Amino acid sequence: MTSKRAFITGITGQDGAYLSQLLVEKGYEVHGLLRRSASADVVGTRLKWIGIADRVTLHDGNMMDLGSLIRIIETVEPVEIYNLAAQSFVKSSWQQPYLTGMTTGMGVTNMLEATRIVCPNARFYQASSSEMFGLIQEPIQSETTPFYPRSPYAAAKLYGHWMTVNYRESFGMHASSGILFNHESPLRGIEFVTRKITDGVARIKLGLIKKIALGNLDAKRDWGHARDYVKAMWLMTQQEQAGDYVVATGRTVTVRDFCNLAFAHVGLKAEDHIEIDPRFMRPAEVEVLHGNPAKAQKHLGWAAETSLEKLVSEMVEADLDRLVKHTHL
Ligand code: NDP
Ligand code: GDR
Repeated sequence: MTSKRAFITGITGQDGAYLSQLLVEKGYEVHGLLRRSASADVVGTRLKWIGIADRVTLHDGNMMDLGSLIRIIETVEPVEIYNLAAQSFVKSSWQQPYLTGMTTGMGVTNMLEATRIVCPNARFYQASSSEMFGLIQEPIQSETTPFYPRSPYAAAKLYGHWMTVNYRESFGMHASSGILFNHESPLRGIEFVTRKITDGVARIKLGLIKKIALGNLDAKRDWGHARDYVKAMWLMTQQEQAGDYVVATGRTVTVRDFCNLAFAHVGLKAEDHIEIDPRFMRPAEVEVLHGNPAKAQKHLGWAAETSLEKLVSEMVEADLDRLVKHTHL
């Protein structure tokens, strides 16, 4: 029996690595999009870390180059497409609004078009975001909560979300949008607050630095583990009908709470090692995100499996290990 083929954009990112691992375990033939980099030595670091670099096939292309996407999809003939590629760092989206719009927004249209042209029956997953709720219109956000984006990133994601809905309604494509709340892991990019904290805690514990400089400690996020969240992506493409789903833990805590947990894990006190630096504040902040995953629980049978406490300890331990062994990510 030939295996099912999946194509993942953003395969070299955090979620791409965990999703590839999940699909390989399920017996899929996994293909991914690789954008050309001058630093070839760092390509695929996450796929190597997770131990599946040699189990996936990478194809040269770019989200902004429709021709490359069409050619790859023609070659791969996937039955499932997971569109994860994006300029995903909210803070950078104010510095690079056009690039963010093109990659995170128009890139979705490129992928939808490539799919419609080459394999309209493939099942399509779009990586939408809780950032679309932005200035929240309801204290707990679900699929019916109105959106209010607060950054160029969130505005681009909202465009991608509605294009996905539109292609589903216009062309009958099996296109689902996962409105995922923040999810983290040892493979999280170092610029995001959770990984910045766990890497900083590990460095302080090992005596390499004394302080971590952070921005808004009062921001609240609903943080889960990426390993759990990629399961929801796969479950969406397995449904008879495509749809939109909020994926969250249902628990929200402050950045300060996250710091306290991470420092406590190594027996230190957060207040002794944190300084506030205005450089890490945002022009417009998303103060609180708190998701209601009831629909995903009911329709997909999905629930977050990893507690925040377990997530934090796994991340701190991974950073300690990397620093002791002088390995990088
Ligand atoms: P990452 O930033 O870790 O990964 C982003 C991926 O997109 C990388 O593989 C990157 O490639 C790729 N990429 C960026 N620009 C291009 C381009 N022009 N052409 C081709 N590939 C490109 O993100 P995550 O894994 O954390 O997130 C996955 C998706 O889910 C993103 O769309 C993100 O916006 C969204 N999301 C994430 C959430 C989270 O909490 N993690 C929550 C909600 C949504 P390279 O390695 O070359 O940089
Ligand atoms: P976010 O993640 O913007 O929610 O987007 P990030 O970790 O960058 O920020 C979370 C909150 O922490 C506050 N904060 C800081 N953030 C960073 N990066 N660095 C700091 O020093 C710092 N200090 C405080 C921020 O102001 C913010 O309130 C992530 C990304 O993965 C998006 O792609 C995804 O769509 C959303 O999560 C859901």
